[in-house]
Amino acid sequence: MALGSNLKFAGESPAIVLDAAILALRSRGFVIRACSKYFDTPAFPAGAGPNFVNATIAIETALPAEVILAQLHEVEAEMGRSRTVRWGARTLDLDIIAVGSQVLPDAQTHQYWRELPLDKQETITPQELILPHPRLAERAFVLVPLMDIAPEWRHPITGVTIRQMHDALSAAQRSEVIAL
Ligand code: PH2
Ligand code: MG
Ligand code: MG
Repeated sequence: MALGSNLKFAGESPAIVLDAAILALRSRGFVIRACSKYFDTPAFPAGAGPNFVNATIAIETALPAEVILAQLHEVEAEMGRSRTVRWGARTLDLDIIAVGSQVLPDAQTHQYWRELPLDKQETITPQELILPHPRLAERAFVLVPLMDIAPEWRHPITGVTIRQMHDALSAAQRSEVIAL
């Protein structure tokens, strides 16, 4: 799971908001198996707002992905998130990156979203949960934190590990993601 924040909530800085989100997940019964370092990252797309604090965690749960997602949305709402502008600034964003080796909704739909050109990504959004996260391989702010907790996890469709995706980023992309 990926966590991100680039706005204060209730006067608290993004790193404190992430701490609170992790506590909120624990109190909802999620067992947190691993937590990455926190990283300072430039907002994507470039110039979209203040830098983010990003992290990733590994959780253990028997819940189905859709139920996990509903819980994450509740925690986001508790921490002041209002869903207005896509890719806009937010107090808290919790994203499921993957649930084991599950592919949702199916391999063909997954390929469509994975290969969607950037101009279309700005205008069309999937209405259903797509797992693994379709933009995973492109996002240094997710891959660098994932190197802390799951470097050997392998993508169920592409067969590529987190380490391989991370190493395929440019040095410039990796160097923008700075451990706090
Ligand atoms: N999340 C986004 C959009 N842009 N940029 C960074 N650096 N980190 C994020 O978590 C992030 C983003 C949409 O969820
Ligand atoms: Mg996100
Ligand atoms: Mg999100």
